[in-house]
Amino acid sequence: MNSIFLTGTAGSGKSQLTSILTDSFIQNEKEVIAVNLDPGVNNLPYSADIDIRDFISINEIMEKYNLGPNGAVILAADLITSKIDEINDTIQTYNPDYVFFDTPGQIELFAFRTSGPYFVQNINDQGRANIFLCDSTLISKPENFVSIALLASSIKLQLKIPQICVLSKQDLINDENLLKWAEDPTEIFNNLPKDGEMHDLTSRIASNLLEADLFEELIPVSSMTHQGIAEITALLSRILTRGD
Ligand SMILES: Nc1nc2c(ncn2[C@@H]2O[C@H](COP(=O)(O)OP(=O)(O)OP(=O)(O)O)[C@@H](O)[C@H]2O)c(=O)[nH]1
Ligand SMILES: [Mg+2]
Repeated sequence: MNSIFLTGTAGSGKSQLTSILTDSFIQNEKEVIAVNLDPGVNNLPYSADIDIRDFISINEIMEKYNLGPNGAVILAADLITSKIDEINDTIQTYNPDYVFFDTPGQIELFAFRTSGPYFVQNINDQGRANIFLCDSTLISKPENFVSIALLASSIKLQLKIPQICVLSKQDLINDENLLKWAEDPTEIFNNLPKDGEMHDLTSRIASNLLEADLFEELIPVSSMTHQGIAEITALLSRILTRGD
């Protein structure tokens, strides 16, 4: 069994991409399940085979611990680890080739607390990968691009598994620079802020990220037009079979 996690900033398209990838793998005759790990979500664009909301209820946590919605969401994120045995057992009953894990909207609740990385490391699988979604609608300047690249690096440091970076909502991109940066991240140096502190900081961070190969490939993807789905599938197959 292979685990594929979908992470990214709030609203970057994780749930939508979970839906598209699950359907695409099923069409290719793979045994696939989708797992919702977001206890706070109301509507999902796919039918979750395993849903954390069946194990953890935000409303019950609010009542039981006398917490407001924010406190309850934080506690719910921490409680995910206490459900890992049940989730592993339920996954076993499906005996899937691939499991897509749609993670919570607030990335910091999953990746920067101990529970998310613990969950990722303790799922019973043979191969694992993380798809990090860079929301193209948040990127208009080199500073934004570099900030999201830094976040992608932080997530890789936290989860410690192979990572694919995708530029989500490609159908909404109307900035040619962004596509140039995605194709060749060194292009960012042609568009840096003109001078001053931001120029210096952005260029130093960009150099380090490039040197560390953390942003080697950035696949433009759209859940509307299905652009990039074949590329993600090919890269996942390479990572999961060879452990790149
Ligand atoms: N145009 C366009 N819209 C998209 C795409 N992917 C997602 N969206 C829209 O963006 C919004 C957020 O998408 P979701 O898939 O819910 O994003 P998410 O990352 O799961 O959101 P949270 O779980 O709340 O963080 C929805 O209105 C989607 O319809 C895309 O590729 N293109
Ligand atoms: Mg979501």
